[in-house]
Amino acid sequence: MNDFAQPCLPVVGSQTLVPLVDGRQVPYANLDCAASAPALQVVADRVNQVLPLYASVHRGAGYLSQVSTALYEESRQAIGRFVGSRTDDVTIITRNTTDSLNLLAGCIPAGPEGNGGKVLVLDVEHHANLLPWRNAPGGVTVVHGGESVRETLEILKAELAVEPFALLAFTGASNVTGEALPIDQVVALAHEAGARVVIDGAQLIPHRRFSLEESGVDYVAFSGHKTYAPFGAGALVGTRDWLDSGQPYLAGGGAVRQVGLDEVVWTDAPARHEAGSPNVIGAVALASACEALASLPQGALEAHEQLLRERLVSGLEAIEDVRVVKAWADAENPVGVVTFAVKNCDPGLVAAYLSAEHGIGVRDGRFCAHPLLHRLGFDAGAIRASVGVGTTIAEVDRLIFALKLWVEEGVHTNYEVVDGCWAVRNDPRPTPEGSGLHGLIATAAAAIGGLAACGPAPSLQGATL
Ligand code: ALA
Repeated sequence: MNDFAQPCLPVVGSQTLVPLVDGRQVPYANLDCAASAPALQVVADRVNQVLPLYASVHRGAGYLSQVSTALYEESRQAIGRFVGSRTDDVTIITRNTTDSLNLLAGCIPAGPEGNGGKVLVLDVEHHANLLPWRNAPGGVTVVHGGESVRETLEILKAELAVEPFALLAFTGASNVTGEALPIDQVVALAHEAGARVVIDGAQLIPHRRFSLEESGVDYVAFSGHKTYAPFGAGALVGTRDWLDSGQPYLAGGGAVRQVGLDEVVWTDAPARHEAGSPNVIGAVALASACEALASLPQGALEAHEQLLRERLVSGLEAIEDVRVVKAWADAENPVGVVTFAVKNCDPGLVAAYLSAEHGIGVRDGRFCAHPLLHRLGFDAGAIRASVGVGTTIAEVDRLIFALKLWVEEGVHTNYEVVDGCWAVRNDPRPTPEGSGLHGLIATAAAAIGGLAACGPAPSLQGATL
């Protein structure tokens, strides 16, 4: 019997202490699993186990090269199995979901079936499932979702009847609300209209059992760093023909059969899209995470997450001035990703307060889903808390307690906006021993352009509190 107050699977870093501005140290409450989830302990152990065996892949006659090649190819099989790949499906090892969807966009044929290679998406999508389709041969049509799942399905059906599409791309679980459309109904609508289906599985695969074979979905894309395997690998898995004939994603060694000075004969998928030395360790890590998740008793993952989500949502809704964001009134069984706003409060300041005064990690901003946040009226952004297999009820309760305290008392230290992000003024928190760091957030944000990393608050530049 699982004790749902405890993690479902042990993760690395669950005991890591972080400093608060008042000088105390507390265990980090990582409620930002939707952005990047911590590594499973078994994944870290597996990586350490195979590192001494690491050598070149697909290229060497040496014994360890052969071992590494076998590890890479067996990992590919395990990753494909985890998402229920069919006999003739291909599993391509990518960097992450964004990479996978860009790859697929380059493989859509220009329209032998009379659809011009056009893609249909809803405005609820993450930018990773919106922007790549602009490069599809027929471009992309983006339609607004409705206020309910039922209405949104009707909208999709109507759009699919207007013109032929090559592909319908939709999220398996929103990275903003955790909600999703029923996969079987979307697949039926798309297939009836002659369109294939790709699922953005970034938030689905770490949280729910999924099978290409059982669902009839044509392609699924997902990320290792959200699936408890943060070692740089993700995957695109699905129907072979487009992947065999599509534009090679990267030009280079390993993707070819023969190269002359004026001509290239490209090889088939998956190697066709994996030029350059592949990420063996990342693939092994992702395969290990897939196997660990698959080994959980049926329903354990869902039950763990449902309990945490219900606790989170009911706790948030009980706080005056906190509003939980929903895309659809009738969405069933959302995953553990919950976005909320606090009335008249800048989301970035709330997130900075949660970190500095309570050691809680959340994400704020527009979550790379600007069109959805705009339609729902959150152009100023919101705050997102997301849970995973390593999350405990105590961590959720800490968030609720901290937000109640915010509403009752406000902040207890001084904050200012640096490069578009809220930060503690004269932040006294030390960097972690052994990290080699010389400074924290403000420096890091500035290095990559501040606003791009932190979110939507240009008007806040220079603000203090
Ligand atoms: N796509 C990730 C998120 O939603 C980074 O946070």
